[in-house]
Formats: sequence, C-alpha cells, structure tokens
Amino acid sequence: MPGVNRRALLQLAGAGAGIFGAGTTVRAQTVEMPFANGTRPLVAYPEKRKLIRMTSRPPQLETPMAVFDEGPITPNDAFYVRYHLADLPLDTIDPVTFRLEVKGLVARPLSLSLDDIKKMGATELVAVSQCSGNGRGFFEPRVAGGQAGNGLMGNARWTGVPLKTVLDRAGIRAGAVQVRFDGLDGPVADGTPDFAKALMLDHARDGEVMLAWGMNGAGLPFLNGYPLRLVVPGYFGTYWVKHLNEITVLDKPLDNFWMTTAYRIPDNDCNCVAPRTALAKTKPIGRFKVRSFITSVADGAHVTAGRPLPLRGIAFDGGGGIRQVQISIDNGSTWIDAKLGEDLGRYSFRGWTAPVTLTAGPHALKVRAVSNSGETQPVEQPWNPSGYLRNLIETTTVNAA
Ligand SMILES: Nc1nc2c(c(=O)[nH]1)N[C@H]1C(S)=C(S)[C@@H](COP(=O)(O)O)O[C@H]1N2
Ligand SMILES: [Mo]
Repeated sequence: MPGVNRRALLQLAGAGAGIFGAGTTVRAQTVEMPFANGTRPLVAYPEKRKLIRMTSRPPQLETPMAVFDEGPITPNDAFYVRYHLADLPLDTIDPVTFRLEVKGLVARPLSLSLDDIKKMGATELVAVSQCSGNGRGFFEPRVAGGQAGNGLMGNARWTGVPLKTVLDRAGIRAGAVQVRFDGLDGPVADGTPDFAKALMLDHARDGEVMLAWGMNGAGLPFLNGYPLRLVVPGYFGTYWVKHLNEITVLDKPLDNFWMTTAYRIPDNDCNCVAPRTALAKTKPIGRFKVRSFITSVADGAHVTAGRPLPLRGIAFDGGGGIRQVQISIDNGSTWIDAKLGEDLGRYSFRGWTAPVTLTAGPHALKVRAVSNSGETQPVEQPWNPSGYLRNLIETTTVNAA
C-alpha cells in the first residue's frame, strides 16, 4: 500500500516524551499506566504518532488520554490499534487487484473492486470505536487479557457504503440468519482460529452498518484496516472487521472461537458475576455502555486554587446519544451540569465543558453522563472475567494550591 512497507511497519521509530493524561506518568520513552506491570513504551508506527504500545506482535497501540482533549474527533495518526493475529497483510494489498467477495446464501455472488464499491454511493457517519477490553487493566481483581488503560477507543467520521446496499445487490436468499465477515490478516501458528465475526441479518441490513474506506477525510491507515473495514455504530470494536475481503451470508449462526468462546458477557441484568467466579449463561457482547471522561486535567495534576479551572471532556454511549453530563468536585456528594459541545450524531463522542473553581487542597473530580435512553454509569465497577464493558464513574484526583 502507498507509503507503508513491511519493514517500516515493524521497525520501531524513535520515541520521546509527551503529555499524557489520566494517571499516566511519562518517564523518557515509557509511560506508566496506573496499575501493576503498567510500564509501556511510546512508539511511532507508520502513519501513527507515538502511541502507547500494549503488545508488539501483533502491534497493539493505545491512544494517550491527552489526545481526547484535542477535540471530539480522534486524528487518524492517534487512533488506537488492536489485532488478535500477527500475520498482517503487509505486502499483499494492492488497491487495484483487491476484491471483496460476497457469497454464501445470496442470489448473485459478487466480486467487487474498491472502485466498484466506491461507485455504489458514499455515506458518512461519525462513530466511536471502542475495544471490549478498554480499561481492562483497571479491573480488580485483575483479569487476563490485554492490560489496557482507557485508550482503546476513538471517534472518527467514517466514509463508506451501507452494507445493506451491497447485500441488496447480492440478493439475500431465504433461510439466511447471519452475515460473516473475514479480513486478510491471519494466524501465525497452525491451529489458531482465523479471526471472523458475524452479525444477525437484520443488524447487517439496518442501513447504518457500513463498509468504510475513508476515515476523517483520508483513506484508512493500514493499521486501522486498509483498504476496507466494517463500521458497526454503537457496537464494540470486535465486530469492526479490518482488511475486510470476504462477506458470507450464513444459514446458521457462526460457530467459531471468536463468537462462541471469546467476546461473551454474562447474560444477566448487570452483565456481571461475583469476582473470581466463572460465567454461567452468556451472550455475545453488543453495544457500548455509557461512559464519560475528563480530558483537560490528568490524574494527580497540580492546579491553581481560587481561579476558574476549565474542565473539558468527552462522553458517549451505544447509540442513544448523550443527554446530560455532570461534574462533581466533592467526590460525588453534589453534581453540576456541564455544557454539552456540538452534536456530531448519536454515535459520536460528545464534548463537554464545565468551569469549576477549587479551594486549596486535594479534590476528587468525577464525571458522569446520562444517555437519551436514561442510562448512566455505576459507582462501583461490576466484574466479569474478561474485563469487558468497563464504565464506572471515572475519578480524577487533583491538588489545588
Ligand atoms: N481483521 C481484523 N479485524 C479486526 C480485528 C482483528 O484482529 N483482525 N480486531 C477487532 C477488534 S477486537 C477491535 S477492538 C477493532 C480495533 O480496530 P482498530 O485497530 O482500527 O482500532 O478491530 C476489530 N477488527
Ligand atoms: Mo477489541
């Protein structure tokens, strides 16, 4: 692909210091996440600025919290990167010969070039992508899996064609129940299951699920799924299949590791189980729960007392949209309304501002959001063994003097 080669992608660029929010401490070329074993290198990959590297093989990069203070749209070069499998299609994607196959229970199997797809008509939608394991590193008791802070999320303006348009052209046949999505990356070891995900047919045909080739007015960065990825508004990143080259309409639910073993949550009201207990009845993970963050001050920051302190941040949910954001400067005893920023759509980050004035001393600042469906965050984090769905009311401790 243009400008990116395998060696460049695997080479570590030089790293340096930056400004990192929310409880992180920068020491030269590493970041300390505020949990045990939280030392992470800062590394710039092709098309990316220096990001927090969670793993190197495959590359998994977290967005520093301070990036979310730049505005409600996450720049492409700061957008997080998550992969399961290390065999990335680095040399093999040619935008001219690339084909998307549409097959299975369809009347007319399709083999579409990028040009064919772009000619089907472009739509745009601003939507947050968030990994199911965002914030997993904060779970207590600790859980297995990628030990992420809160940087496995991002918000972009996606350009693409509705999946429905493509499915309608292929013609869904009677008996179809799900649609399966597979990308060009694969496992490095025999026996590792290839990454593929499926959506229920009605969901796939809702007109909002999109095949995207554009992100914030540019092409997709390689590491975010070049040349084509699925965008599933309001749903966790696991469904947003990257380097998408195969769509298969299925007559029964997809039964693979990624659907029936991984990415499942407790099927009860709290989507939780008692700490250290196993899951009983489960269901596939679905929509985001409502979340909000303070982005303008970092945890542990020193601020000026007795003068207005402009607090800023972001809020989002699984597609209802954000109705209200509230701030507490007294550890949750009293709450004031923040002012909401521009509405970029119900799947987007919603910016907010709230000027507060702090007396001298330590303060636990809290932020909570209410979605249009009335959902808000819990005070205590419900637990599940995979560390999914983290969404408690976040606390940022500052010292005013
Ligand atoms: N082909 C492919 N697509 C994939 C994955 C993957 O491993 N391979 N991981 C999924 C997961 S779990 C997440 S959270 C998102 C991350 O998207 P990003 O790397 O563009 O931020 O991609 C999804 N799509
Ligand atoms: Mo994920």
